[in-house]
Amino acid sequence: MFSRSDHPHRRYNPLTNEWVVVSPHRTKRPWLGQVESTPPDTRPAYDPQCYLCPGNPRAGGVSNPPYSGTFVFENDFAALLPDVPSGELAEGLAPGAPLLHAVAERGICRVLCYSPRHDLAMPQLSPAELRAVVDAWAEQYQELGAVGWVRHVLIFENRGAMMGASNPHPHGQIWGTSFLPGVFAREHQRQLAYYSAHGRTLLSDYLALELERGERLVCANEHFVALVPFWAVWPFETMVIARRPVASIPELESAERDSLATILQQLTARYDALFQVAFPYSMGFHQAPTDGQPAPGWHLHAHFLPPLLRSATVRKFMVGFELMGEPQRDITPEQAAARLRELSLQP
Ligand code: H2U
Ligand code: ZN
Repeated sequence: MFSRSDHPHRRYNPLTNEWVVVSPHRTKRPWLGQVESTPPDTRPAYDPQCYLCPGNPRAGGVSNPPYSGTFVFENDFAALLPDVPSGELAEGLAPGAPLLHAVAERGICRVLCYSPRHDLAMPQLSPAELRAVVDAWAEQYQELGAVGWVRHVLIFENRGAMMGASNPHPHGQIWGTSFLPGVFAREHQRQLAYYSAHGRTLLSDYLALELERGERLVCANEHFVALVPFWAVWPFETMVIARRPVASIPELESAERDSLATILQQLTARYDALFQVAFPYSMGFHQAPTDGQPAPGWHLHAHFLPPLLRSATVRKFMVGFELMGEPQRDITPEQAAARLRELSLQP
C-alpha cells in the first residue's frame, strides 16, 4: 500500500504544471544536523553607512529624504529601463521557428523601504507599520500598472545575504515590466484555464481542500491562510492565500489589508523561531496582470521560498538531478508544516 509519508513519489503542482520528487524515507536517516550558535543580531536602529537609512547618500549621489514611514525610490542600478528602443531579433533555418530570438523589453524597477529603522524586519514591525507596507504595495501596483506599457507588476523581497539581499535594512523591490515573466505566466495560464473549465478559482478549490485536511496549515486568520503547499519544493516553502478570491492587493478592503499585515508578521516570526535566526527567503506576490485584459480566475497569493533545511547554516542546494531533471525534497510538506505550526512563539 502506497503511503505518501513513507514511500518515494512525485507530487504535481497545478499552478505551474510541474512535478517534484518527494523522498520521505530518507528523513528516517539518523539526525546529523547540528545546532550552531549564531552571533546575536546587534544592528543599530540607524546605520550611517546604510544606503537605505533616512538622510543617507545612495549610489549616484542622491540622498534619501528623512523619511519616517515607508519610502520608495527608483533603483539606481535598475535591471530594466523604461526607455529602450523597441526591436526584435528572430533568426532560424526553418520558417517560423527562430533559434536566435531576442525581444527588447522595458521595465521600471523600484526599491521600497519598509521602515526607517535599520534594525527591524517583518517579524518585528508593528501591525500599523506592516499595514503601511501593504498600502504602499497597493499604491505601487496601481501606479506602475497604470503605465500604458506595463503588463505586469512583481512585488518581492530578498531577505538575508544567503538570498542575495544587499543590505539588512528592511526593504523589498517592485518591478513593472512590459512582459509577463515566465513563472508568473505559467501560473496565469493555469489559473485562467481552471476557471474557464470549473467556474471557480483554482486556489479557492485548493484552499478548501487544505482547510478540510489541515495537515499542511501553518497559521490563519479571518482573511488569509498560510500553508506549506502540497507540491512545495523548498524545505519550508509556504504560500499565503487570500480567502476571498481577489485578483490584486488594491482590491483588499481595509480589514483584509490588516489581516494580510498580521499573517505576514506571524509567518515570518515562525520562520525566525524555527532555527533561532533571521530566516532568509525570497518572497513575492502573484497578482493579476496589469495589461488591461480580463483575468477571470486570478487569485491573490504570496510565495515564500526559503533555502534553509536543517539549521541556521545548513541550506538546501538545487543540484544534479534537480538542475537537470526535476526538484526533489526529503522532509515532507506535512512534516515542514507541523514544525512551523507547532512552534511556540514568545509574545
Ligand atoms: P536587494 O537587497 O534585494 O538586492 O535590493 C536592493 C536594491 O537596491 C538593489 O537592487 C539597489 C540595488 O540595485 N540600490 C540602489 O538603488 N541604490 C544604492 O545606492 C545601492 C543599492
Ligand atoms: Zn539602514
